[in-house]
Amino acid sequence: MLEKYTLEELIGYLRQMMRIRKFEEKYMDLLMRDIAKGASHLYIGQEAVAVGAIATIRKDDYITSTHRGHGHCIAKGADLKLMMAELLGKATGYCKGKGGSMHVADVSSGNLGATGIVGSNIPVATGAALSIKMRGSDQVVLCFFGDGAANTGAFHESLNMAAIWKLPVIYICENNLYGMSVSVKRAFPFEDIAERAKGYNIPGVIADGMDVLNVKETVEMAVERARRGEGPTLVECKTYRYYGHSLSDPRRYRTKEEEEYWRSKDPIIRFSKKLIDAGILTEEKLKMLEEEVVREINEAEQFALNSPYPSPESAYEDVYTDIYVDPKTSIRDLSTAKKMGLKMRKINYRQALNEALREEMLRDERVFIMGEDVGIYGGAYGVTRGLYDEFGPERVRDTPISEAAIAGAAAGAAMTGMRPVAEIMYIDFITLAMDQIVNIAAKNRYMFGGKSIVPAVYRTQGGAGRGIAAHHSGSLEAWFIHSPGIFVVMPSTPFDAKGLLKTCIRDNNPILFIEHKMLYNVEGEVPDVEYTVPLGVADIKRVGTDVTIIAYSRMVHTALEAAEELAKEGIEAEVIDPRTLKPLDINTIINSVKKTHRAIVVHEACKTCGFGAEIASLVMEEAFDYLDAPVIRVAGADVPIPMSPVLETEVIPSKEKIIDAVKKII
Ligand SMILES: Cc1ncc(C[n+]2csc(CCOP(=O)(O)OP(=O)(O)O)c2C)c(N)n1
Repeated sequence: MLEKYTLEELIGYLRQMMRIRKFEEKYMDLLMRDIAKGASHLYIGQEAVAVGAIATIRKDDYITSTHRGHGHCIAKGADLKLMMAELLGKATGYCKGKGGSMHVADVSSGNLGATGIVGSNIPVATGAALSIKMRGSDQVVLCFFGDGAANTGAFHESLNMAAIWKLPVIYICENNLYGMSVSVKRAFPFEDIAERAKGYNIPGVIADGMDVLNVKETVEMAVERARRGEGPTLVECKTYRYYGHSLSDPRRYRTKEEEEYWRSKDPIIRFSKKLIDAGILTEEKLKMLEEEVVREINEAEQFALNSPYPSPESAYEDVYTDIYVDPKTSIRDLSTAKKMGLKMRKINYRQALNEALREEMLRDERVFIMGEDVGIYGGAYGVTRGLYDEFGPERVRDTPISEAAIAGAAAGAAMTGMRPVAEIMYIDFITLAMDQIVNIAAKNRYMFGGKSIVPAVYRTQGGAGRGIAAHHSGSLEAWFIHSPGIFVVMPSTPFDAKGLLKTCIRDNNPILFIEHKMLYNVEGEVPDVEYTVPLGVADIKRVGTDVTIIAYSRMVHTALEAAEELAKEGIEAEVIDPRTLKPLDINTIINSVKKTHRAIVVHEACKTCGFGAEIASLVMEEAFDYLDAPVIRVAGADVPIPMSPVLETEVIPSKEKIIDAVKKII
């Protein structure tokens, strides 16, 4: 069995396992002495899995990792100094001290990062595999996760998606018998998690996770299969973590006998003995190897201890990348386009979005669309109509009903060279994709010290007006504006919709692009030439002197109607459409308030903790002395959207409500 391997390979596996073990022991020591702070999910006992599995892949292949991920990172080739520095929160660490133990990533070595949300790396790995397939590469992804993660929705959605698309990903379940304190026996209706593969019609195989060569040989077959284009495999590695879930875990849920049994199968001791028995290694050489590893770990410790902490100011860096602006095509707003004398034509909001998608797909072959019914059907509201025929099923990709996998796969694909536009059919369904959007897409760049970009656009639509009630009419933008790391764009006109969507697709930040279902048929002018609209620039949709009305999305139109009525009574309202709620052009709003001395914010979303509250605060903070009246919010009622037209109309802002509010403060 050993003959298949070179001496270098065999010693290499042993050394790598020892490096992980000694690294973890050192980290444990630093934690206990309170020198290291933070998470303490040690990989000790499971070394053979990371080393055996990663030994099968190339440098340019990817891995995704977990909260128990130090071993994966080291096996993928991490520099121990930079790793230890990261764990100690130092500026020299892989993520500049922003990620720490649970988020070590080394994107340049193909480690797409570890996650603190159990199971959330699985859709990301699936997306990286999708990206590989779409780029026509022969890379593969190894996706590590625990037995606990195999009961998450992310697991099921991802394996199904990878199976139907035959993606080059190997799902490696490290079954260490417990998800924190809950045993596999109590969490699964069967013994072998590999059984789950049957449900996805993919191979499910079991490896002895305490035997590095067995892991390697099992994973190798799966890797070869993936490289041949035959799709994913689920590999279950039976293993054991020697210590508690974390260092504070007293391990009351398992017995000493069980621990001793598994320790007797120790992957390092067993493998060293095997090599000694085969005459490949001597006790003396083993000792030298150990000393060498200890020396390296000590150097890593010294490097980390001597490294500086990050500057406090650096806490504000790496949330976003530079915002995209193309000076050649950027046109600020419709009135500027008209002033430029450009030839205009009339299209509706739906066509504007469709044109933006089409033009960007023609311009950049990395751009692709994925989502439920975006293909043959053309999207629930017809936005992607015709694109499937023109670009085919690969680039206009119908997905299963799997919001978490759609969102996470978009993030994974975006991190690995593609530019996905993922559609979430209704914003109300985004709850199912929330983790992938706010925890993964939005936070990855920051957690990984600014070393990754996630250029994914999440297109969705929201709002009331169609009598389809509380699960299909929401206005949930505030949740995302509240989440650092993601931009939020809500266009109100065809001009803005087209130009902004094109910019969003080119921008390197993750962006939530929220359309309004009642605007799709609204017509407006767009220039007959290529143009983009800059992010973070508000549009003054109507100039006025007496009151500033800040409104976005459908409410811009309602506010404009109110303004026309008010004008008949001699009240001139200025209507400002921020268009991009994040980044927000607060200056345009403040300058307007300084002129009008009054402000009203209008939105369809519930009033409490809505975006209006934020605007009101900002206006108060920055223009308090200019205000002649309190800032008023005209917002949706704090109720779920009801179905009956009478009730639905009642709970969202109307022209009349805006007029009333204006009159109250004039
Ligand atoms: C979504 C989510 N739920 C719960 C937790 C808390 N938690 C962290 S690790 C863990 C156990 C995970 O078990 P498993 O996936 O088997 O990995 P292991 O810890 O055994 O390596 C739990 C419950 C979490 N971080 N994320």
